[in-house]
Amino acid sequence: MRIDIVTIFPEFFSVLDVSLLGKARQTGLIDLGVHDLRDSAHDRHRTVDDTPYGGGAGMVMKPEPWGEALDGILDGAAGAAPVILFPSPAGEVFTQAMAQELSAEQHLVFGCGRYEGIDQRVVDYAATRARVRLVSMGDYVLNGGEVATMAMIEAIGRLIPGVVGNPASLVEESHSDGLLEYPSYTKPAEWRGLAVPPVLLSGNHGAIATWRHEQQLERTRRVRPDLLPPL
Ligand code: 6GU
Repeated sequence: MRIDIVTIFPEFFSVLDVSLLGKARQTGLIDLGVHDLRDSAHDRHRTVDDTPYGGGAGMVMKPEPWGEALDGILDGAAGAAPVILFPSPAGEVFTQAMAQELSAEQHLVFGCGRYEGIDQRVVDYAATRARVRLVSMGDYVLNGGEVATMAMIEAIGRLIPGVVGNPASLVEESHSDGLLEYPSYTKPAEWRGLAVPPVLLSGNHGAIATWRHEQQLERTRRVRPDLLPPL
């Protein structure tokens, strides 16, 4: 998968050199390009923002640098139209289902806004050249799209076949079946007076599967009832 990121903080993404995703880049499963938006701003101060039309607090990202940066990526793109993702608290909420869907794409572009957002015409223009989605991490506010982009790349990247060594580990995790995951234990069987639930030591695989499913349901009812179908 090819991933391009447009940002005014390219150094933010140096952590993508390490861990599972760093390895996926080394082996060629993920091809990453990080682009400094200021390289597409040609005034002396490399300005990327300006005051909002209509007034109001804060600054808006100017369209011209974004147009040039996106054109540079899209003009060079081979194959099908990429998906352009703009992280935004005004977007649809990012989910595991969305991560699954996006992990099958050939080319993703992340446009990281800062300040009060990007001039809307950038999004409208991008939609004439690619499939565009505004995506939110949830109901809270971040300073910009960089951390959200990092979270999405990790969620999507680990679903690309070959990135996670043991694909079975993707099956029994939170959200893969619509429920939260069950609690896990390892040795020793007793630690600081706390025992591992005896069923897990029983060797009875049917009983273990039943217990784990009950734990998933109990946890989900308690902390995320919104995930359960209405009664
Ligand atoms: Cl994607 N961006 C920003 N700036 N804030 C957010 C968000 C994204 N998701 C939740 N809050």
